[in-house]
Amino acid sequence: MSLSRRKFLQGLATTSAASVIGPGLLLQVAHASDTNTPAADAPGIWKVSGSHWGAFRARIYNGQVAEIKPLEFDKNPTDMLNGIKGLIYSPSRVRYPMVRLDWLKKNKYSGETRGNNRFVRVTWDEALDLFYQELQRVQKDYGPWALHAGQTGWRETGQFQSCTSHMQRAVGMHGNFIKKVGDYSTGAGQTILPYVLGSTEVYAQATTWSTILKDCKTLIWWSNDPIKNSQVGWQCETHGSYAYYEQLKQKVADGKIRMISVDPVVSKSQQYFNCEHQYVNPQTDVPFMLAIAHTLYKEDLYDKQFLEMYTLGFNEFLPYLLGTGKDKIAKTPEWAEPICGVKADAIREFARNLVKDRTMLMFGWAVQRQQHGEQPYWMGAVLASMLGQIGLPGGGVSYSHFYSGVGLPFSTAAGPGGFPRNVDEGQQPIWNNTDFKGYSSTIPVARWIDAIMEPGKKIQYNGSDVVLPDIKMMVFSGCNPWNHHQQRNRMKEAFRKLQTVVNIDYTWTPTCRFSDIVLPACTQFERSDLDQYGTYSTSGILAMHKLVDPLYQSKTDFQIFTELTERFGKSKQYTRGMTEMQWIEQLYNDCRKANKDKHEMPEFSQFWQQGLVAFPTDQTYVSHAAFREDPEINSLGTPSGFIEIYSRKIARYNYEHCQGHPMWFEKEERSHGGPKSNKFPFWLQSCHPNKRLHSQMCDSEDFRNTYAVKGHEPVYINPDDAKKKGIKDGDIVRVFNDRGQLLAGAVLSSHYPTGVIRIEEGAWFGPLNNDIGAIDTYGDPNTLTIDIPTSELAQATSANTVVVDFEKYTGEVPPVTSFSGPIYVS
Ligand SMILES: Nc1nc2c(c(=O)[nH]1)N[C@H]1C(S)=C(S)[C@@H](COP(=O)(O)OP(=O)(O)OC[C@H]3O[C@@H](n4cnc5c(=O)[nH]c(N)nc54)[C@H](O)[C@@H]3O)O[C@H]1N2
Ligand SMILES: Nc1nc2c(c(=O)[nH]1)N[C@H]1C(S)=C(S)[C@@H](COP(=O)(O)OP(=O)(O)OC[C@H]3O[C@@H](n4cnc5c(=O)[nH]c(N)nc54)[C@H](O)[C@@H]3O)O[C@H]1N2
Ligand SMILES: [Mo]
Repeated sequence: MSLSRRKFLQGLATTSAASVIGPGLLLQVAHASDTNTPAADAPGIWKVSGSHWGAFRARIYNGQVAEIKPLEFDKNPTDMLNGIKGLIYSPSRVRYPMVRLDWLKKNKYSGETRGNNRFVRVTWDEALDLFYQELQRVQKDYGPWALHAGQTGWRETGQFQSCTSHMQRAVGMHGNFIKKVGDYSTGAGQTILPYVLGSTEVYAQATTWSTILKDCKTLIWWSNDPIKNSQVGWQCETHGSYAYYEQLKQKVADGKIRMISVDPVVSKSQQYFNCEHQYVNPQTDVPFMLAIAHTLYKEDLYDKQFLEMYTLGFNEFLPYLLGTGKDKIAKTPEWAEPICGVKADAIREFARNLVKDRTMLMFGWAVQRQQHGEQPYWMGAVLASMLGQIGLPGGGVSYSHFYSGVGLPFSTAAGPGGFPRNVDEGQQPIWNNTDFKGYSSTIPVARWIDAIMEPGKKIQYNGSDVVLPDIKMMVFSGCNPWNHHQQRNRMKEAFRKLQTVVNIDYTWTPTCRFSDIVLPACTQFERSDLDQYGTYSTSGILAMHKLVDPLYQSKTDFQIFTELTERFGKSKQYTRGMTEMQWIEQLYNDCRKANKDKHEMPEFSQFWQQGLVAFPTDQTYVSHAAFREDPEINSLGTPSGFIEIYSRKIARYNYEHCQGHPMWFEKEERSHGGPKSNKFPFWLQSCHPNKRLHSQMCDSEDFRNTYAVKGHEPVYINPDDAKKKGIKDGDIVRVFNDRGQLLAGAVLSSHYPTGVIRIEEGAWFGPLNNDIGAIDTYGDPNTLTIDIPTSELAQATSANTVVVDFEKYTGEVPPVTSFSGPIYVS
């Protein structure tokens, strides 16, 4: 935890007295909870629950979820609530424990056919015995370095049932395993920003919207689409941000705030706010920013005093900017124009606008999910430093305004804890082998396929060496690596080398297809839990009432791992002798105790009955204000305590792709005249889906059909580009490059510039057959993406560094293979 974040949290602890509330203020949301009478117009009972998509009531009738409607508290519910029913009753649900035929038959792993999707139904006991035997075998024959159970993802919400924690605690009680560091979301950003601003920034609280509305005069959304991306939250989402977006929209309309979206495409947010658009060629934000910095410098528009008082290393950066350094290239607007596609004069104009008044740069995350993704974030901090408004209300720079309600006023309350992910202190796994044989026990999250392909390879990571382990077995739960990782055909090759893959999920994702043992979990809607309402606002504690019983033979993750740990005598330790409801009650009571002096919370039974305990959200925050007030006392968590425009520490690492200050590096591939654009002229952006959370809900059939094109994932194409290729709206298109090919359905839209197409991530991979290179029948963009790191610093994913070409598909369109579950073999 960074210094500034720690101070911020300390701040929270000292502002408590004012916000004590009485029970009268507790929200009575569950006036129609489980014990309640049915509504007059519709049969059944209503229950309260919550999700990444928000809090809701569900009407249960005849043991089925009949209807879902948003909780009254949520004034801006997402359309995705309409997908929940289809998620529960999806045709793709994992119904029974399943084991891959060839793996079971030979019991010699038969990796070469992994992915052929031929499975045998087994009993729970058989499946768990096999799982346990495999854990034993791998620990005995190899060691902890051969088991990777560290991949994580967007498991469903709920503090107790959080499935990754269940899996990792249970597996960890058996033996040690490989873990990961970083994540796919912000891998580059969270690694570079501690060097520059002293905290990850991406997961920190940021300036409250009320302050921004009052003081900000120019707001730049930089690679940021909040209207689309605030629909979901890590914990139950309140959608409180949308009330502020509405006010912002009004201010833009009234000419009180100037708003510009820096983005290659016309985003959903740009359309909503009806704001200005600053087009920039994909992946070339850094040249654009360098030219802005050059203009600010040359026109003497930058804040020398701020640079002097609060930053280090501007002088080391200047020779690079001015062209007096090694490369002898001045980063002028004329230099940048052919790269970033913005006219030199327009760059100068853009720069001048930034210094007119209070300006805030608000970065989204896609721009760092590309090769050299560290650079735009670092350069963003340099630009903001030159503007000199960091720490002022409504000014400066932020890297999380859009995410999970960052920027909402927040409460002083403590949220509930969760089920422990680790083995309890003082306890040891039954295989307590900590000898990783020289391999690293923790690897950068996106480098696991590299490890399978090149075990023993030494790579650089954030100032240290990492030796990639020789992985034989993988266990997944609450993540979908055949969604989240890049370059499917390379993954296919890698998975053939594995011995055993176990996956626990409620739906037959492509990861199930490439596993050997698949265990059916139930969905969150088939179990009880509690959650924090509002990830960053801590607006309350929400009860998650079980809506219906687990479908088919599915079980809660808690039940599954209780039964697994029974096999090695650890189930008592795993459960601590408590049932599901006892855990939920204890988590609630611990939270109640933690809030005792600040917020009165009712007894558990009352909370459970009423559904939500709400806290007053009256706290506001201005990013970096304390640092601005006194940079010595409130120094940043950087090595020097100041904003580091030049980082000695990074310079000393001697990396090729991330050096001592922000720089422009050409990409491995890039559209608009960049490398490989002769052969593959289009940039493929795989943005986060408007109507899904990653791959979740892609199998929700009726909901999918609201956006799918003839049963395929949409590919958004500029009308002129489509015309040149003879493609009309609704045509099936083959998108391809040297790494793969997929079919998708054309949606023509002038919101996309020429040379840019979009296929949203999370589209389920549906290979036509098990061959390397087989066409993907539904349209998963990771069939085409490249599996290279951002740099030696973060080793993060470069999902947005990819060029492709496409054509009208004239062959017979094969059926989509993604959603029909396993091929049952008896
Ligand atoms: N090309 C491209 N690729 C990307 C990205 C991109 O922008 N472009 N974005 C990246 C980013 S930022 C992210 S965060 C990742 C997301 O990648 P993931 O987090 O892996 O994606 P999800 O689809 O959310 O996968 C969650 C899985 O957990 C399962 N699950 C949910 N709840 C439970 C539960 O309670 N129990 C069990 N057992 N299983 C459960 C779901 O069914 C689903 O299969 O994708 C990354 N990949
Ligand atoms: N609806 C919905 N919301 C989500 C999620 C979801 O799955 N669905 N996932 C959540 C998660 S886990 C994450 S990590 C975040 C992801 O948040 P982000 O990574 O910020 O989201 P994206 O939608 O991938 O991209 C945001 C914008 O960046 C632009 N962009 C892409 N490349 C460039 C570039 O090179 N330069 C510039 N200037 N702009 C560029 C895109 O056109 C897009 O408008 O979203 C969260 N919110
Ligand atoms: Mo993410």
